[in-house]
Amino acid sequence: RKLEFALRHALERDELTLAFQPVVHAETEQVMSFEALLRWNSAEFGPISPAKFIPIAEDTRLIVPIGEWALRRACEEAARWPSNIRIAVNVSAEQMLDASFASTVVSALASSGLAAERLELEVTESIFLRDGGAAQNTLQQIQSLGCGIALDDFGTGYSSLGYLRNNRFTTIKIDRSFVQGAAKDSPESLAIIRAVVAMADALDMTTTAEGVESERELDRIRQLGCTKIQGFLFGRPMGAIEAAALLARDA
Ligand code: G
Ligand code: G
Ligand code: MN
Ligand code: NA
Repeated sequence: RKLEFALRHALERDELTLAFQPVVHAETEQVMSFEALLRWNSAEFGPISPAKFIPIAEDTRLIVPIGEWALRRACEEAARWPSNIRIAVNVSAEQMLDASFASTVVSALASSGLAAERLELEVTESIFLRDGGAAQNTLQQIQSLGCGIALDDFGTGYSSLGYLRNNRFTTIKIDRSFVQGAAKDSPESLAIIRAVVAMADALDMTTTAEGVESERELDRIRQLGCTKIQGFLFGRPMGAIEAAALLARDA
């Protein structure tokens, strides 16, 4: 309750920031994009983890204005990067089902000057649970602008192959639990990643392995043919200045 009250004021008090985590090409290790991740440093309660405040923001629908702020801030930052570098922004179901979401995306692109092709929106399967038709419709509008759509946390939620048939995702993000399983030679994890990569290839989607922390995990993921890699091994979520410095070094 107290956190909820503080969160209501976090935007106006300028307590929210974005962290940026690099996503690298599996073979070349070149930075391809960053994922924008919200951070909240509350004047009252100190730093609060997103695992704690995002669910509160979703329950109270505060995620709609907070998510819009994150989207605008992410586009603004990415517009300063080299034009081959993309930005991924997480979008909750509450945002996706808000009638004005597509126009918010149009506005964020226009005011930042970021090309639509450089923006990828990350959604989870949960967006389809409440009103699948509405979610699919919004996804189509966003896609027709030229933005990419990633299916986040794949394999952990309510995975349905119907979602993959009915929506043209650009990327499937394979959850860290499978990456960990692969490094432990879990036959199930290996088989599932192999199958997801094959399916993504056939559907003209790319795959990103999430949460790669060790060389062993990297080796396995490479062998399995994932397109891109995200994880602490290549970079933790970092501030905008560090992200720009990383790109300058990489160039
Ligand atoms: O940064 P971290 O891994 O702790 O994030 C925890 C969760 O919060 C993840 O599920 C992530 O998708 C979510 N999250 C982080 N930033 C945003 C955001 O800007 N919008 C939404 N909707 N979710 C976010
Ligand atoms: O749900 P989503 O995939 O958007 O959440 C991304 C979250 O995963 C972020 O909070 C980020 O900090 C976390 N993350 C990114 N890389 C790693 C990693 O290598 N290991 C672990 N444990 N978490 C990671
Ligand atoms: Mn994500
Ligand atoms: Na994820």
